[in-house]
Amino acid sequence: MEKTFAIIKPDAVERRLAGKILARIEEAGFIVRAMRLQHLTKREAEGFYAVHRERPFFGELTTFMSSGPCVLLALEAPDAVKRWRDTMGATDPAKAAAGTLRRDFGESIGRNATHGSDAPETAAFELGYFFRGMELI
Ligand code: 3AN
Repeated sequence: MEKTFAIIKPDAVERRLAGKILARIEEAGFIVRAMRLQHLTKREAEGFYAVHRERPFFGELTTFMSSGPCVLLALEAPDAVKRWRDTMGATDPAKAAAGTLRRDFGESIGRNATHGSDAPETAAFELGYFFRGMELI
């Protein structure tokens, strides 16, 4: 079993899609191991996305991610990192495959409904950024 870190982003929570997305997560075979609703501060979003600091969309991204509450999740499954990336689909909803979450619920490349760690090492950092060890037992 492997764990990955996921976010139901503020655009999806605002449109009351969190329940639908959680149902899809469970239908896809993931176990929800930890979950919290949290409205990130701009500083917390900047810390989370620090690897993207030099990207032109960093300001837009962190303003959006701190614009409203999101659902923070630790998901478990065999090969969870890759499986969750596949379940979400491509970053740009317009390019995401049919049946993926971003295709079905994303509005644009920024407001794309969900986040997922892109590698096991990233998942370890991201899970540790938001959850205490005791929450992930
Ligand atoms: P992914 O989340 O699929 O790994 P990345 O790592 O390329 O995608 O981008 C990180 C986040 O930044 C994405 N979740 C996406 O919402 C946002 N993003 C990527 N490209 C843009 C863009 N051109 N404009 C606004 N936001 C973007």
